[in-house]
Amino acid sequence: MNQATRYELAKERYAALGVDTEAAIEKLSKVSISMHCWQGDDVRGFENPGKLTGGIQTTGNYPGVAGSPEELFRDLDEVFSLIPGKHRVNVHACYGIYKDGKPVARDQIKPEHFQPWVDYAKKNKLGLDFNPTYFSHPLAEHGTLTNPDESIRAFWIRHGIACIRISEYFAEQTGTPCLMNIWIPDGFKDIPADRLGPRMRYMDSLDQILGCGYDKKKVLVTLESKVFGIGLESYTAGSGEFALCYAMTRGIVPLMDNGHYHPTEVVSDKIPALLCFAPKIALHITRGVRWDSDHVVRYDDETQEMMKEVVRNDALDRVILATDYFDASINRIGAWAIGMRSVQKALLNALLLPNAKLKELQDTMQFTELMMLQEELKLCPIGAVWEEFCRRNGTDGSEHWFDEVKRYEKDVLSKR
Ligand code: RNT
Ligand code: ZN
Repeated sequence: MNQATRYELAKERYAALGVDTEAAIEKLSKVSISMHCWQGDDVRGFENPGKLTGGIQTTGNYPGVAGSPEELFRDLDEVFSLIPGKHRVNVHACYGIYKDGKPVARDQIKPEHFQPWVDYAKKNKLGLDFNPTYFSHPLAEHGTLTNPDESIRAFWIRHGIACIRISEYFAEQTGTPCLMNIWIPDGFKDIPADRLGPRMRYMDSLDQILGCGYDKKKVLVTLESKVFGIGLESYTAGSGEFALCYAMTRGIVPLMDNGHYHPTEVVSDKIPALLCFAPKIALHITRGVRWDSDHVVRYDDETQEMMKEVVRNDALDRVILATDYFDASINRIGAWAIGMRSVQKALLNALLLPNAKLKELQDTMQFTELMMLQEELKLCPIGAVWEEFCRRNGTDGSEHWFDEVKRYEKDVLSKR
């Protein structure tokens, strides 16, 4: 049976359930995901590709890591050719590109240091997002925006403001708003003597950064929380409660990374809780295995459940999607593409559910039928719709996209 026939049969099967596959494909084609640039080089960046700090870690030593801007841009081209649709690139401040190779201090970085990113985005018609880098830096060793040393804290406040300026420039140049996400690792390995002080300083630092005066139509500031980091097991200043209360009281956007909660908590349940209150929320989609390990995103239960909450609450324009994972143990191009494609598959799955019918079963207390239908829906022919979606978007919807990954590994990555 050829692909077109497979799709026609699937279309019929879904129509019988009251689901329009054409509408699903159309909607999915319009969803752009902000793809993190840091899967390509294990979060090294270009300024001091030394130790990754901040309580996060990449493991593995697969050959072919991008060691220069040229290599990373080439890898991004390759990855985007394997992912259906048009997306965005999420850049970290440590990925500045300096003419003489000598990095500028983080509180002095300027839009010009990110011009190659802007050129890259414009050439490929991609949106750009940005992040201040509050880790992998000597002055980040004992805290950044919470640091009791006022001169160090001021340095990091200046870094935040410098990043807002760069984000504004990104928005102006690409013609789409730039999301700027603030995440700091600040915390303690062992039991603190003062839990309030660092949070009060963090609050003041954020107020100073946001007080710099910026165009809210151009820059959408988000704040990401975290429960713990490696070496920061006992306390993090930017905890869930802190970040959420801060974002909600200051009118910025809360960002949830699904690796950043206690293991039995699920972000899928937090999405609708926040949608009751926040006009917009943002996600870092990742996969934690036992801890915030940033494994490659898969088409698994929780990813599906998160995307269901976005789709069935009609919140595709309120929930900003970004990926955040870094695996150095497998082919990095493959890792990037598998994760992005998994998010898209989960979105498609949600778009192919008879959501109104399922809600009705819940509201009329027909819980047995609801359970039955939820289970039967799992075996509906989503694969054929996925293939059709990929075909229409110029990519391969079968396992054969991986042939190109192998070719690229042989011709490009293995020569690095
Ligand atoms: C760390 C956070 C943060 C980083 C990136 C590199 O736990 O998830 O988002 O992964 O900023
Ligand atoms: Zn994150």
